[in-house]
Amino acid sequence: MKTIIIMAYAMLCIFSNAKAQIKNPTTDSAKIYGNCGMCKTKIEKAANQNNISKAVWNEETGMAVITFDATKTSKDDILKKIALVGYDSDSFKATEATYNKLPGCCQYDRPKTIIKNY
Ligand SMILES: [Cu+2]
Repeated sequence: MKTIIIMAYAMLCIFSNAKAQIKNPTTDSAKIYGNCGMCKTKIEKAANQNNISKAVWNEETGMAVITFDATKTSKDDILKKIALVGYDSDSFKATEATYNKLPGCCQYDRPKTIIKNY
């Protein structure tokens, strides 16, 4: 019985790894402004596209490690998606309205300079 459980668990691990597989992965990092664990969840959810892109954001440093399939998306595309849910990066700025809708705890200090505005 134990063996079956271990085998089932191993298969589940293999399956979930295969699901998260990004082809031709490119890895880059970006500064994304945010405060807390809730920000982390939202930032990572916005960046996540099955088999295409994902991000891991560090709450302490504000740095995100972005992994993506460069034939399907780009770092800018991902940062735009993150801006659409309310988070500024050094490349894109969230709109005032989207930022204002963030819960109080998530209203981070906005950066003064944004290199690329769109
Ligand atoms: Cu937050």
